Amino acid sequence: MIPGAGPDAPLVTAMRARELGRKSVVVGDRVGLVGDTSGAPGALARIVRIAERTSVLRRTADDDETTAEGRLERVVVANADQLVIVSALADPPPRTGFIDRCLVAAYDADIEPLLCLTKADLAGPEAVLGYYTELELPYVLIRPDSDLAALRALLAGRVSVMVGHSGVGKSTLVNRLVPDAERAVGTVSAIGRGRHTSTSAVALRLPAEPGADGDTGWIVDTPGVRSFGLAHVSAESLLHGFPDLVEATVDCPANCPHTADEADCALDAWVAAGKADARRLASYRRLLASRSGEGDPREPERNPGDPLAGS
Ligand SMILES: Nc1nc2c(ncn2[C@@H]2O[C@H](COP(=O)(O)OP(=O)(O)OP(=O)(O)O)[C@@H](O)[C@H]2O)c(=O)[nH]1
Ligand SMILES: [Mg+2]
Repeated sequence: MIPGAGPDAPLVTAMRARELGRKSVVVGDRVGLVGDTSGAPGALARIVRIAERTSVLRRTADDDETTAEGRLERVVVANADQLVIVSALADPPPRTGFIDRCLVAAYDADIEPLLCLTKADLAGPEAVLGYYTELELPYVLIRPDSDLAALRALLAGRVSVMVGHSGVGKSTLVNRLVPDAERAVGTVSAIGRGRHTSTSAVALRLPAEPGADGDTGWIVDTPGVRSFGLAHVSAESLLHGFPDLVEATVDCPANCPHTADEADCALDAWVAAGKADARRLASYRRLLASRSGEGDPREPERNPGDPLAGS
């Protein structure tokens, strides 16, 4: 994107200049361009500088810290202000463990989360929202015919990145928000998994609303992910994804690992006193366990109580 360029600015095609060395350019980067920036057919500019990033959303390819592949860290997007966690209410079923992982990544990257629950025509949001009662997490409900004004207002003037499993409706929503986006949309197979229709992340400028002025904002559509690996987040930072639990840990012994086998961990008493949902503590501990190589690597994002796949 060209900083300060208005909605009518030409679309410039540019390639990485050799002087950037090994630094890679990711979606959302603000870059310095030289050469032909006219946007005329066949014109090619060069990216000579990447501006300092205000935020970096990362995910690890796999949670296995013991292998090189497991530690492979990917930058999803740079300079995002808002993480739109897209979860379908059915087909595929919601996974609160996945949403919890996205929340950890958002707080870790200092990006504000927004929960976007799609396919509200197929199932109600009560179970998912009930799980997050203590979080004051902003959310929007999306059905095929729903009015998108509330969502547009939350996206205005910011760079928002959508993440979610394949088939939850990210590209469908982007096409509704940006009518000329023409993002390919897939079908969800019988087992409730999408087919990874989108294969790369793309940033699109949101269209101006009639009567509104100022920055309309950007939306980044990303390919569906199976899990949101957090091997790059320290055990201590994991807790920031659980603001409903953080307060309890002031009563923990020094260097408390917060695991279930730590008898003096204050989190158990906090939950027993009804100050947080036991399922949230269980989810946090499941995340801790997955980072140390325990836990179920096949369905790391599933919490007990979430609907079964395909149901
Ligand atoms: N019933 C219903 N179906 C929807 C809704 N939103 C999207 N779909 C359908 O869900 C399927 C998958 O939508 P996509 O937009 O391709 O999903 P995606 O999240 O972009 O998937 P990937 O690109 O694979 O990550 C399509 O068949 C859509 O028509 C909705 O609100 N209700
Ligand atoms: Mg898509």
